Amino acid sequence: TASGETSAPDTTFEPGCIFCSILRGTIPATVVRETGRTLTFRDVAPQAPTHLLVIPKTHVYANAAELAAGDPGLAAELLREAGAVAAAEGLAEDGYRLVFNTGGYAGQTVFHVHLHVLGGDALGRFGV
Ligand code: DGP
Repeated sequence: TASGETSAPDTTFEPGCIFCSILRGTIPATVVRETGRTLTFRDVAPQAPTHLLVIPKTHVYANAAELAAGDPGLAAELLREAGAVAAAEGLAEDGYRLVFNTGGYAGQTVFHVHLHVLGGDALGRFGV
């Protein structure tokens, strides 16, 4: 704030979070885009010819619902980045899928919110 209080840091890392390790650079990733508040990199276990993950650079929100409730502007930024990277990767013309896995039945394994961008071939109607 303008009153000189210490503001919260822009980036909060969580020990043991694989995406925080990527953000810190302690484990490698193939980064394709970066903004002030987001990072986009290739999924290590691609489920489609092109499979990217768009994440916020802060470990505050575990899933899309928490992100949208807590910081709708950042949620919008993830969606905007997904569209930008899809276009940059040549996916826009033929189409692509955006996925936020949430919880056990969706198979969510990393609880640092991330938006999957999948494309490059025709995808199954449900699941990936
Ligand atoms: P999910 O939590 O199910 O929405 O998916 C997490 C994704 O993260 C999964 O598709 C694989 C990917 N992933 C897990 N560990 C790593 C890693 O160390 N590097 C990269 N690039 N991707 C990872």
